[in-house]
Amino acid sequence: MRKGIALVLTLILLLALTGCTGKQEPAGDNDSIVVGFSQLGAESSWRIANTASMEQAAKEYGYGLMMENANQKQEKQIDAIRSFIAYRVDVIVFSPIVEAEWDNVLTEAKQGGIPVILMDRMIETQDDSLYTAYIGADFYAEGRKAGEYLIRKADALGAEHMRVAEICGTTDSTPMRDRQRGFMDVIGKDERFTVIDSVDGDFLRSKGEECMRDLLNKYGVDGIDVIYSHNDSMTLGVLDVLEGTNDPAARDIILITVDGEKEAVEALKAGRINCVVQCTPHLGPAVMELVKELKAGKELKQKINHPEEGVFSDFDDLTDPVVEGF
Ligand code: GYE
Repeated sequence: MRKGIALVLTLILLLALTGCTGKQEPAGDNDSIVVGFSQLGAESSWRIANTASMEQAAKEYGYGLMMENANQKQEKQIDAIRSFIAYRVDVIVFSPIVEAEWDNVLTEAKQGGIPVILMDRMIETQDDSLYTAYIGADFYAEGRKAGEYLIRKADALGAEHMRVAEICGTTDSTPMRDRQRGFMDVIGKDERFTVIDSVDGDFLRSKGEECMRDLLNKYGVDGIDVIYSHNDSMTLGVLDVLEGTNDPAARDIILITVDGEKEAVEALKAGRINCVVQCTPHLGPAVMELVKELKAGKELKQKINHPEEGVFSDFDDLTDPVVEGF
């Protein structure tokens, strides 16, 4: 209920700012453009930096941003999108928590004539006309980079056999699926590696911690050689558990993680994490640029991969601050 009131107040404010009482055709000035943004949650530093990037960029472009945070619930994202349609925003931007079940609400947006930009994650659909553009990282490539690091590490150690436990992000989300697929495509046929378990950590630090505790109960410190974790938040939870055990062998477990948040980069530099595959959350400016092009009547490319991604590991000289962290 409070959320509803907040939304109405935001709308009144936006109307007051734009001086209009309904959707207007773009008058050529940015003040009249309102972007409805459904963020999926606040599960990680990545997500928080992503939200800040969207807010900042909207300000810089002079667009009104109606933002709703869905707290990890798909129903809430659907409700938010419906409210954006009702308010007749100019463009809807959203980051789908999982890939499936968006067709109905996106058909409503299409019927309402409101273009949709998918930011960060993809959807599963037979009908590509339900979204105008997707912009996000190449998660498959990230997974491959994680796998390539592991192969290099195994070579360097001369390891004959390594038992890998995978801690996954939100089940059926794009980064979870593609980071897993990319990783497996690289290490899957190499007989030195056995994936002993693959568990759902939902991209949350608390769940990462829980998963690590369960894995230790199941396999013991000596039964796990590598943890491949789909994001830094979960990895930091893993570290809390590993460093909380008094077993020095826990420190030998190789940790591979994705994102590049500050705390993880610090842990990498301190030798507590072995490899960080970078994934940038700073998508705001690129999204707002798409909104601008769209409103100028330009045809958009439907799939855009954000390019800035590196890999940082214990093979690199980490004294040079090439890795910033967010
Ligand atoms: O890696 C994770 C976040 O979708 C790329 O979601 C994003 C992922 C990111 O919660 O930290």
